Amino acid sequence: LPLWERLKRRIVDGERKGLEADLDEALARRPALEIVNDVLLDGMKTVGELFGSGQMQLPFVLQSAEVMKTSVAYLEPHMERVEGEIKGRIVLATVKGDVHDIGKNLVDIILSNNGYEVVNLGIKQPVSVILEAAEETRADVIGMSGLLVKSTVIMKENLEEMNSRGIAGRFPVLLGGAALTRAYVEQDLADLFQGEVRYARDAFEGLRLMDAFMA
Ligand code: B1M
Repeated sequence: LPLWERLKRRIVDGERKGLEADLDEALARRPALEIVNDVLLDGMKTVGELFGSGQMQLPFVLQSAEVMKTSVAYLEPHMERVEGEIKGRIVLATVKGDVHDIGKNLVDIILSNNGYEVVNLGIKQPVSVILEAAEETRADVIGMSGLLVKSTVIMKENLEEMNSRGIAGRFPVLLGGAALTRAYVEQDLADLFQGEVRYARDAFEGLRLMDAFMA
């Protein structure tokens, strides 16, 4: 198979053997970030489709996710980094009940490489922990990720909790994850939230929105 097809297959098949050699070859040809976005994410998309249609079982999805994570970790030191002053600070978490973190961690990488300080709390974080971390670190923005449909409800509850604590105006909120839609976030949730809440389709939109929040 040609290199790009082979790399994508590694993600889909969860095949680690020889991964580094292929990634080195890829790095010689294209920037690290493009490899992640154009090749590896395409593999994860196929995994999602196969899993969703019952053609792939969960343990294999987990293996694919591991190869994805290993690949991103291998490529990360090769990504461009903007040096200079810290532009702002974001507390980032996957919401309560949700273990998906590949997307959140990509957001972490993109923001960290572009001048932001990221306080990455990890997965399955209850709102109390997220809000405490935001207060303690004096974050400028709160970012929540979640991929399950259930997580879209949790995000709504989290915003309501911020309303009732009277801190909605203090922390603009960035939301992302596959189960969300722009309309749900920027119409439905924006209607009930007493602060600013925005939807990011991908990590790059997350970066643009961070820049807008901080402007
Ligand atoms: Co899960 N899973 N999974 N899973 N899994 C999905 C989400 C699912 C859509 C698959 C499917 O059915 N087709 C489905 C959800 C269905 C639903 O809710 N309606 C699903 C399910 C059902 C489950 C379990 C319930 C399965 C089970 O146990 N029976 C279980 C849930 C466990 C739990 O959370 N409590 C589960 C478990 C897992 C694994 C552990 C095996 C693994 C996760 C490993 C890990 O993350 N460490 C996994 C995976 C890998 C997936 C799919 C296949 C791929 C997700 C992924 O990493 N994509 C996924 C299919 C899909 O999403 N269509 C699926 C790549 C990643 C880069 O994309 O995270 O969307 P994503 O991030 C994007 C954007 O969304 C955005 O930027 C990124 C790109 O730049 N973004 C943000 C994300 N967060 C952001 C935050 C921001 C800004 C942008 O600002 C704060």
